[in-house]
Amino acid sequence: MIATVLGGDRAPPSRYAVGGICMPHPGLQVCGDAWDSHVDGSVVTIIACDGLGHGDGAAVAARAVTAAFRAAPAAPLAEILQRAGRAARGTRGAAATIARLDLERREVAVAGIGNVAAWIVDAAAKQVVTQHGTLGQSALTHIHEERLRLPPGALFVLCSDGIRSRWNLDDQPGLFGHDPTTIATVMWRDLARGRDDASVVVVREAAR
Ligand SMILES: [Mn+2]
Repeated sequence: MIATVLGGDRAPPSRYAVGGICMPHPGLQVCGDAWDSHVDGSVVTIIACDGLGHGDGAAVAARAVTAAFRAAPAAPLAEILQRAGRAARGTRGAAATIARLDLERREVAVAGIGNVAAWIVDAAAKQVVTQHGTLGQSALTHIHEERLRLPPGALFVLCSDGIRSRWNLDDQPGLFGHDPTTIATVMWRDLARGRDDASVVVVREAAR
């Protein structure tokens, strides 16, 4: 009874659990990586971006990209990246990968410019290919969007290049059953290269 009353004017619980970590280059206070996410019912859109280099200039570039995302996070992925590319002009530029997970279609769409790595983690970890380029520098003539099946219970992971790209599920027994923030933090602890900003974003279907 009470639960019904309390639940009456509450938003429904999110269908996604999203968590991430952004850690600056060792010795610096400012992080040149950034991420953001937007949940709309059964669809979540997430972006992770890596401003070139590190320090303040990288952070300015990364903020330009995430602000462009925030302005219209439900737009087509290519459109968001085009907007982000325009926003990053005049900065030193950034790499960014954006993904949209859809639980009804059981599908994930991924588009990336530069080397922010995307992974679907199911029984094994499968890396999704992104395009070469730099937001804010190169003209984005054609943005490729890859669509892949999203198996039930799968994780989707974005990592900047401050995180080693070779990793193995078997090295972390049980980790991938944890909540996204824990997974991201442990991945950073174990896989950060230690000479760049490093970020990890993890999203999965929320437990119900
Ligand atoms: Mn980097």
